[in-house]
Order: sequence, then C-alpha cells, then structure tokens
Amino acid sequence: MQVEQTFIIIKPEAVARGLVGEILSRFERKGLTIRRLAVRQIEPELAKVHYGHHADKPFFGELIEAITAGPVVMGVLEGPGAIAHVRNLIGATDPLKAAPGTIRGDFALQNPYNMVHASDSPETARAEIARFFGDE
Ligand code: FUP
Repeated sequence: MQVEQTFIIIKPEAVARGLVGEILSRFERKGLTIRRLAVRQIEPELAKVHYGHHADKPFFGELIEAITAGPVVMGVLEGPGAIAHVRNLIGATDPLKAAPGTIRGDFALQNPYNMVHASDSPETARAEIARFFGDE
C-alpha cells in the first residue's frame, strides 16, 4: 500500500473538552506517524477557503463560527493508506450516522460539532497540507 500523508484538524469543541490526547492516541495506536502538529486559531478568511465547497449551504455560517470558535490542533499523519485509514477512524460526517468506535461516533452528537476534520482524497490532502503548513 502507498505511504500517504493526510491532514487533520482536531476542532475547537474537541480541544475545549480536553480530547486532544484521546484523539491523537487513536491515530497513534492505529500505527500512523505524526509528522506535523500545531496549535492554531483559524482565522475566518482561511476557514472560508477551507470549507469553500460548502459556501452555498445553509449551515455555512454556523460551520465557520464553529471552526473559528477557539484554538484547534492541526496535524499531518503518515502511513500506508493513511487517508482512508483516518477517514475510517473518524467515522461518517453526521455524528448520528457515525458508528460507535469511531471518533465522531463516540464523542459527537450533531453537526457542525463533529470533533475532527480529515482529508478525503490525495488531492485534498496535498492542498490542505499546503494551505495550513505550506509556508513553514
Ligand atoms: P467531512 O469531510 O466528513 O468533514 O464532511 P464535509 O466536507 O461534507 O463537511 C464539512 C463539515 O461541514 C462537517 F465536518 C460538518 C459540517 N456539516 C454540517 O454542519 N451539516 C451538514 O449537513 C454537513 C456538514
């Protein structure tokens, strides 16, 4: 399997609830390597670019508010098939549909507060790593 890098955000609600260690631990226990890690406050302008594909949705304002509500922990994880493995570990976008045992299934009740973001394809992983860590 191809060694990949994927981009994750542990969202403000997860940081506020003290779940950073729990969430990172799930990725580490799976066997993924943490390549980059940062605590950041995402500015609204950058959040609007990151979630640009949802700009016309009724929940867009609430989504931008939620992701900028406080500090996040963002990172790059690496391993064979990392993009699909991380998506499996976080679970379905809607916490109500996310299976128990996944991060969203275990810790989230409703959108937009679904605890984590993770890239969904090699193209978005590349773009998101460049967007958030590109100039370091
Ligand atoms: P995901 O890749 O699983 O984060 O899913 P999307 O890119 O489709 O959604 C991005 C974020 O929008 C989700 F994390 C939560 C929010 N969202 C809502 O608030 N309501 C919806 O109906 C769909 C998504």
